[in-house]
Amino acid sequence: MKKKIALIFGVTGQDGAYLSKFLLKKKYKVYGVKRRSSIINTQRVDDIYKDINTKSDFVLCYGDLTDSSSILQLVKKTNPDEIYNLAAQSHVQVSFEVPEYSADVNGLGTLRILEAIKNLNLKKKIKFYQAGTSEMFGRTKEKFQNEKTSFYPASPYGVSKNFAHWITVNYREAYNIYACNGILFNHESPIRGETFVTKKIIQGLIKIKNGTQKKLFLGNLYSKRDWGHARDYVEAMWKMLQQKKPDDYVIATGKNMTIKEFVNKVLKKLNLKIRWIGRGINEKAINIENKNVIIECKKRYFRPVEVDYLRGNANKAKRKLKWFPKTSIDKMIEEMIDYELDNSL
Ligand code: NAP
Ligand code: F7E
Repeated sequence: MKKKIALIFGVTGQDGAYLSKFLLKKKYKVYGVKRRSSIINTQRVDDIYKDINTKSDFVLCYGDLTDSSSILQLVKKTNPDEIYNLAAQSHVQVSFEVPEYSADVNGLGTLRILEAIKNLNLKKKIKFYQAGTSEMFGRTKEKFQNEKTSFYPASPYGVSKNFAHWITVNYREAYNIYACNGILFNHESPIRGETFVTKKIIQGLIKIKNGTQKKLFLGNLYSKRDWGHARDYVEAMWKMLQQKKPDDYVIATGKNMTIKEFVNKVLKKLNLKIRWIGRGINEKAINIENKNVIIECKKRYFRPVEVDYLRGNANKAKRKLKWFPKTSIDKMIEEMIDYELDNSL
């Protein structure tokens, strides 16, 4: 039987790596798009090359979402059954510093892929997945957010993803393209980028325990996030593209907690005993054993405007895709800690 072909934009990222492995297990041929960088940054997918069973079905190509000619050539050359757009300037705080670039990559980049699908008009009906985000709900007042909740993005990142969401809906309706928006809530893993808060907390506290770092500096400790595991979430992306009709789905665990509660969980698992003192920017954690201040808040990690509360309702995905989150937050933290300990020796 002929292998299905997947083209993944953003293959070097957290989700790109998990999705590649997932699709290779399903016997796909995977083309991954990486952009040129001054040093090699394929660490997250290097093990695929080393694996004799997968390396011949995994091909990396150069491309960039800001360059429509590269996108057009890639779609033409690879002739994919499915395209996954996971590429993005994905850091919310950074998007305040590079708003135009974030809008270009995340918003117009999505349009460029859709235009390539539309204009190439290949014999195959390509299926397209767009990596949407709970950041589109932003400053919502809804207790649970689902597909019907209004968007109220609160960063250039969130606004750029709003454009990507609606242009995907628009091309589906206008040109009958099979295109789905996944509206994914935060998902983490051992290979999460180091500047996202879960990885930063786990890495920082392990270094403090080992004596190689003195303090961990954080921003807002009171925003709430609904955290799941990236491994579970890439399965939902694939399931969306296996349905008869294209549609949009929220993917979430339905549980949330504050950053401070997440920190407390990690501290407990590392057996670090602390006491919280102070309020607001002056809030700190003191190590009970040696009285050292090990966590402090710093203004630079606060955002110009915060998304205070996110908690998803994934009932539609559960019902229609038979998708369920498999990994609890405790299991995920343990996995992230174990990975860090193995790699910090
Ligand atoms: P990530 O680790 O930051 O990966 C982003 C990927 O996009 C990387 O491969 C990056 O390449 C690539 N990229 C950035 N700019 C590009 C450009 N101009 N052209 C081509 N590729 C470019 O993000 P992730 O956590 O895997 O998330 C995957 C997608 O889901 C993103 O679109 C993100 O916005 C979205 N999302 C993530 C979450 C989450 O909690 N993780 C939740 C909802 C939605 P480099 O390696 O070269 O930087
Ligand atoms: O922040 C607070 C921060 O950067 C989470 C991306 O994958 O998920 C991610 O976006 C919360 C925020 O993720 C620090 O203010 C406190 O309230 O880990 P984060 P994010 O902004 O939720 C969504 C769904 C995406 O789509 C994005 O691509 O933690 N926070 N102190 C901090 N955040 C960071 N990064 N660093 C701190 O020191």
